[in-house]
Amino acid sequence: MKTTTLIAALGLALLPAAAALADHEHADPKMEHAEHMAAHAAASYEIGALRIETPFARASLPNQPVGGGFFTVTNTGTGDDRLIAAGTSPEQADRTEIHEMSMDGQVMKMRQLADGLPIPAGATVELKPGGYHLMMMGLKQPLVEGETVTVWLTFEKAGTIEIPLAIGAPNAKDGGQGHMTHGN
Ligand SMILES: [Cu+2]
Repeated sequence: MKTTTLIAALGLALLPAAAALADHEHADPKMEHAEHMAAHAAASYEIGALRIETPFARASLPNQPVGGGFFTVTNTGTGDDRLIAAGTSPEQADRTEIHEMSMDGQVMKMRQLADGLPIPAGATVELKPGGYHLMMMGLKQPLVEGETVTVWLTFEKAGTIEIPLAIGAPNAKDGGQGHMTHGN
C-alpha cells in the first residue's frame, strides 16, 4: 500500500517535467522544421570518386572564436585520396584547419593534421564531434543556427569542391537525422 502511494506520487511529480520537455521539442514552427528536413535529405555532393554527405556545422556561442565543421566522405574509387586543405570566405573566418580529437588519458585533446586526412579507396571517413573535424579559426561572424556556411575542401586527387554546411544547434551531433526521432 505504501509502495503504491510512493509510485503514484513519483508519477505525478514526473508529469510536469515530461510535458515541459514535449513543449520544448515542438517549439520550432512546423514549416521551418519541414524545410530543415528537406535540406538535409538532399545534402549529398560528389567530386571525382568522392561522395560527401550530411555536411553540418555547430552554431557558435557568443564570443566563441572557433567553429566546427563536419561531414561524411566516401571514396568510391580504387585510388586513395586525402583531404589536404579547407577554408571559408575571408569574411567568415581567418583560416580553417583539419583537426583530430582524441582522448589522452582522461583529457580530450585536439591536434591539427599536418599531412591532411587520408580518405583510403573504398573507405568512408566521418568527420564528427569528438573525432575528425574542420575547425574554422578566428571567426569573424557568428555561425547562426538555421543558416549555412560555405566551405571549400581540397582533396589531393579529386580536387576542390565548395559545399554548404547546415548550421545546427551548438551541441548538434549530426547533420539533422537526430530530428527524426522525437523525444530523444
Ligand atoms: Cu579542432
